[in-house]
Amino acid sequence: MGKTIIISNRLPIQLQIHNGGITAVPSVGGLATGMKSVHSGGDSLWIGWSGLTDEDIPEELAGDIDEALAKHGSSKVKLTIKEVDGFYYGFSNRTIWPLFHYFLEYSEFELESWEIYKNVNQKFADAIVEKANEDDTIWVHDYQLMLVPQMVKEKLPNISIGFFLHIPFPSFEIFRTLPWREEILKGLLGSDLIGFHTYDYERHFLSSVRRILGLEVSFNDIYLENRIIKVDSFPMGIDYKKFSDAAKEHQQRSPENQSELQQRLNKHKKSTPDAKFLLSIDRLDYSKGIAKRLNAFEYFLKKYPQYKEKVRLIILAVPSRSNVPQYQLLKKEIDELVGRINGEFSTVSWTPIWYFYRSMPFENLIDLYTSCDIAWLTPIRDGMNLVAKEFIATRTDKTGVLILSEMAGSANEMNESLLINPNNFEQIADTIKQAINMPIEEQQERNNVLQKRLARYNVEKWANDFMTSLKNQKEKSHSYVSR
Ligand code: ADQ
Repeated sequence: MGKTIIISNRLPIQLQIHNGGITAVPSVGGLATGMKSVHSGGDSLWIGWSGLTDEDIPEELAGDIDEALAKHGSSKVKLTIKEVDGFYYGFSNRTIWPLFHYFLEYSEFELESWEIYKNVNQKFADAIVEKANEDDTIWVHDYQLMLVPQMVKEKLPNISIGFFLHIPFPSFEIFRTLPWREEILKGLLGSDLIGFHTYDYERHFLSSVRRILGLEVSFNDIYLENRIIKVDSFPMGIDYKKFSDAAKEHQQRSPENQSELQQRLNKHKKSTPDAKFLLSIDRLDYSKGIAKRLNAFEYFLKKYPQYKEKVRLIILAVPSRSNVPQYQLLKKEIDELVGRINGEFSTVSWTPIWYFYRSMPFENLIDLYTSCDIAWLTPIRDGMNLVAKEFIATRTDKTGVLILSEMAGSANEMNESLLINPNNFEQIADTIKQAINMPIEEQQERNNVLQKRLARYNVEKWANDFMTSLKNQKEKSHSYVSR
């Protein structure tokens, strides 16, 4: 049996040049976090962009870079600044990302960035063809690489190709506005299996295939020339054990071995034992609803003033796509909102919002997950949202309340959490109050069910299900051809 080739825009590590040497830092984000445990498991190669452009790399370091990547089972696709601009910041994040998250008004349709997107997808496809044998299995990830399956299929018609989309697939009415809708669908249909997080995204995709390409679709099979392409939903899980073990280890630490952040959190908990910590963690992205969440928090403090000095909101936002104007504007809006709300409500002994704008090491994520009382996640649209699952996995004593937007893909599997509509401030304020007052037994009952489900359907199971389905599909397609 051949190897598995994982292909995504970003590699599991990002390279940086410091003082003339190379350093590797783990990538942040759902895909990188989730696939890492799959990649470390078996015979696999991960192809992607290193995070450095051709212009960043001095000639004398080129060899070191390949070596650093090889150590992590990875191989790079070389990109220039212009390519990263047009392909990543341009078409991927100024056209597809907003459109697929229903932010139609943010979506830009520029021919030049589309052309660069096509060329860069070809580069990724060529890198696969160079490294692949016909018995390998290719797993292509996400919206940056939607043309790759077709480009690889053209060169290696018998190779098995799976594609997984980590973001929502929008309804036909939204998708049809894209000038290059046919090319994108045809690109994806080079795959043998196309996976989505939820049944809804799967139906939206099938409806676009039927209505835009006019292809025959039977249940979740698409018939194209002499091939059958399967479309299915695979809700992505987390490395549950990693999070629950880290939380257990964390709780056994003596105070002097705790992180500085944990010591500070402890100090505040001790000085205000009745106060509740609300936590939200996201990449700084408009789809995550951070600004709306801040406004809703202000609304809550006004509606229920008895909770002043009794709640504290910790917002952790990881910097993301800061070259895209919408993200710069959002950063400004959030900075202002935090300043305004803190200015309006703070007292000598209480600051309602603690705001961190940075990436944090894993250990500090665990500090936050385990120290807060309520995780409050309000994306306006989110393919899945792994933070919700990670929070639940770290609650070793099963206490804690999750308030989750019903617009997150993960809401489908997390019915025992408190689900809210992120646009309904009235409902949000009441739900925060309900969370603050939820009896411990009820918290434990809800989390017990959630934990069992998340432990069972973890990231390994997700990847295995996808790979097994891809293998079966290939066999089914073969017997269809030879009929
Ligand atoms: P993301 O939009 O990046 O992923 P999410 O699923 O929440 O969103 O994953 C974020 C990951 O980054 C989590 O694993 C979290 O632990 C980590 N993280 C967040 N903030 C951090 C910080 N400040 N420091 C360090 N780590 C941090 C995309 C889609 C999602 C989908 C995933 C996986 O947008 O909808 O769930 O892919 O498919």
